[in-house]
Amino acid sequence: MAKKKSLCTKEFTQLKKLPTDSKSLAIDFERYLTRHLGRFVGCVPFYLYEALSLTLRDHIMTDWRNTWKAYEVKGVKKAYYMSLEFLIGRSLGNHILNLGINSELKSAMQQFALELEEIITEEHDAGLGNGGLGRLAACFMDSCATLKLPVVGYGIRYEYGMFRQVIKDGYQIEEPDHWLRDNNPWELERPEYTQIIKFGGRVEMITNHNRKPHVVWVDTEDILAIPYDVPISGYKNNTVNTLRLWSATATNVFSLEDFNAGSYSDAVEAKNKAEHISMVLYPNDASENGKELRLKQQYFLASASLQDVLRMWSINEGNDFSKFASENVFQMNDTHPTIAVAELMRLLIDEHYLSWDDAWAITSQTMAYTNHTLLPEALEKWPVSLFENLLPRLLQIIYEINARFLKQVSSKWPGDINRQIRMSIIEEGDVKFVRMAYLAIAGSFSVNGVAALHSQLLTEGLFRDFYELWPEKFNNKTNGVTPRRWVAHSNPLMTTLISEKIGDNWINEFKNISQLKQYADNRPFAKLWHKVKTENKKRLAELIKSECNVDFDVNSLFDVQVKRIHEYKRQLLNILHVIHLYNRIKRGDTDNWTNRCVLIGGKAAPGYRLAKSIIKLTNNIADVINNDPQIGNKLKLAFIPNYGVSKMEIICPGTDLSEQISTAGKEASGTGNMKFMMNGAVTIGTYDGANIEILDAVGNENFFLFGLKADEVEARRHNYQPENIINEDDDLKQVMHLLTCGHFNSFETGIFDEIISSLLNPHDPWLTLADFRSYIDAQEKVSRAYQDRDGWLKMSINNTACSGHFSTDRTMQEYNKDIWKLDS
Ligand code: 26Q
Repeated sequence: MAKKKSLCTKEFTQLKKLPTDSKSLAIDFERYLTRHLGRFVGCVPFYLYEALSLTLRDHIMTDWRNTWKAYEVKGVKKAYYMSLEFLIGRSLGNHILNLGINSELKSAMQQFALELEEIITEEHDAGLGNGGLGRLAACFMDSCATLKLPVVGYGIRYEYGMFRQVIKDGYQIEEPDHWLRDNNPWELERPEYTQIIKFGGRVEMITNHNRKPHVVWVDTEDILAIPYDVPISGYKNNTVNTLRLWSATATNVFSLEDFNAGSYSDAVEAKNKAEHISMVLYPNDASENGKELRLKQQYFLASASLQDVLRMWSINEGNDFSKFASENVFQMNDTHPTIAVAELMRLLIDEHYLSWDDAWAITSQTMAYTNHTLLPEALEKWPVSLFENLLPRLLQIIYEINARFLKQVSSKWPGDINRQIRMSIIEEGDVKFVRMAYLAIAGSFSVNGVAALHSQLLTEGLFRDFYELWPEKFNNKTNGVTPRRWVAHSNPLMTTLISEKIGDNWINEFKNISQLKQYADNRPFAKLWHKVKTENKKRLAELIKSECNVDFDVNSLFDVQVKRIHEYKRQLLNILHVIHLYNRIKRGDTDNWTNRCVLIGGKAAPGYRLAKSIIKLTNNIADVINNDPQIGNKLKLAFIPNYGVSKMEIICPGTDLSEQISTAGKEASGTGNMKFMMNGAVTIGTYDGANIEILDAVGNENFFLFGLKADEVEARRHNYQPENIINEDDDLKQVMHLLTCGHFNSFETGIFDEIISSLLNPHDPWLTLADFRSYIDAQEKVSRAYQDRDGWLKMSINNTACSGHFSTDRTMQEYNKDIWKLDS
């Protein structure tokens, strides 16, 4: 749809609030259900969800419009959070919480004999992300709205989100997640703000109207980017921010030329090809290099978003960019959108006729980059040849950025050729690559890691050369999670209990959760805390029963590790401990036993063979343990299929023990660790990522620390002999024997060989066996601690009480103070 001039000349007035009493809500709900959707109360429940969402949306629309107008009128500085992933999960429950109309809606639904809670769970998760990085983006959006920060999220509206994981014969099967098949009431299509994105073609030099040479990018294949806006409501503050997701489509729905020439299928194919770009989220959470479609997605997002921002800028400022850098800032979520650095240069120079120097001043003052990984193999690089074909003009610009950048390097370190080779944005060799992280650092005024250790290791290792050149760019912003979704929404019982004691302003002033500390020793309070935990464990046990058909007894210790399956996260170490416990029961070593239910969950990237074997191994071991009458309630193991945001909302409130056991120095931050902590779980963890800050906050007596530290891991690599470790540790010897003799794969010979050899490999990058003894000992301490119920409850309350630092409200305030500098 072409944008036309408005027909209305009237000034903007604030939209009025709609009534939120239960009677009005019931009327609206019934109208949407019967008159709009044409359904009735006894229909397929999804329509009840849809009608209720439309009811609520009316209220959100008011605040949405008023918020946007307020930002526009004030002409405030804005931040744009660019991310290939936004893992939002469900929205309805979250909006109800934020609007503060839960009880009104509950009674409105009761008028139709409907349960609000059941309707809420009809919503499909918006699974537009892989894991930590995508969920972080969603938590950030929530906090910015709650803090009234003018932040717009930019992402891709994938037709298919993260795959659905089904377990068949113990193996992971991936099924497509067509989450948009039914209507999505939480998006508003905005065809009037469509952008054109160019690919391919060639670059030409022309003489422009001022007789100056000017570069044009011609003969391109163009694709349309259509925005869909998703409302992000703040907590009880009348603020609704925007997440703008781009969807790809062909420029002409069908090429008329092809169509008339009779090649209908060619015309359809062009449309299909264009739509591929936003078809599916890449399901790996460590970079998979070289996939052309992924680079197209990245450029599609960067270009559409930047053009959108420039479009809005030009409405008021025309071609005057003198104040652009002081009123706009872009935060790039990892290297995925960092082609934006070159694209902003292109748009300013080619489309808005700025000089290189002016364009560079703007770009390098508005771009900021967050790194989320220390694994060198996860650093994105793209073949130069791919750029040549797909984005020739951007490659030219990258070369120019690199030439100027290397000049700076050589003037600081004259003659240090090796340093130039190391730091070059272009990796030389038979196949040349563009190093996206280096482009991001060169083009940004801020580079941050996501936990203290991670940020420190970046400056000492991966980005050391860059730190030496520009120390002032580097900073840390420890991650967080939003206490609205992860406590108030997912743990209503605990929320009520806490609010009865300390009032309810901890929900948006989360540091106040520390007032709970005074109750850690209070027996009547601890009793209530225990009751809440037990109820939450019941809810989790029901989920496990229905999803895994395994019985979890609420009196047992609930020991949970849910996250993406990765060698560095060491689900294998957890499994070795489970085998060890099984073995102890079998050999009768069960004095003072603590019953345990171990839950593991997470998706493996479809191409990651070893991770998939870990899932199969978990399921095989679970089969043996859960069906052995001698084991009974002493030990249970379950693998929960299709772990995601909505599952976590039930899992984290019901967890006693949170497993954060990555090889030290490898987990950038972790955020699951924070969700568990807030919900009163105690952590068993290595000295890694944000675990360190969690330990700092709760103290040694409320945390089970084990394992090598990051520097010890590096030192140990030179002297790591797994065979010796096994020979010197009887428990480990027995565990490895059970694994290697085929006890868990009697009719499936050899299927775990790859796992076994990874453990036995002296070059195992994750040094799993090096931490075995220390882990087993820490687990034994956990078991003993759990038997002292009062002591455990005290630890649990303390964990929640000390979690104040881990709210994304704090994280966002730090981004704003140090990087964005928006006034709220
Ligand atoms: C890159 C290129 C091509 C295809 C996929 C990717 C890709 C996609 C996702 C690379 C990485 C990711 C995701 C990374 C991630 O989730 N990292 C996690 O970020 C969290 C938030 O900061 C941290 O808490 C975790 O420690 C970190 O592992």
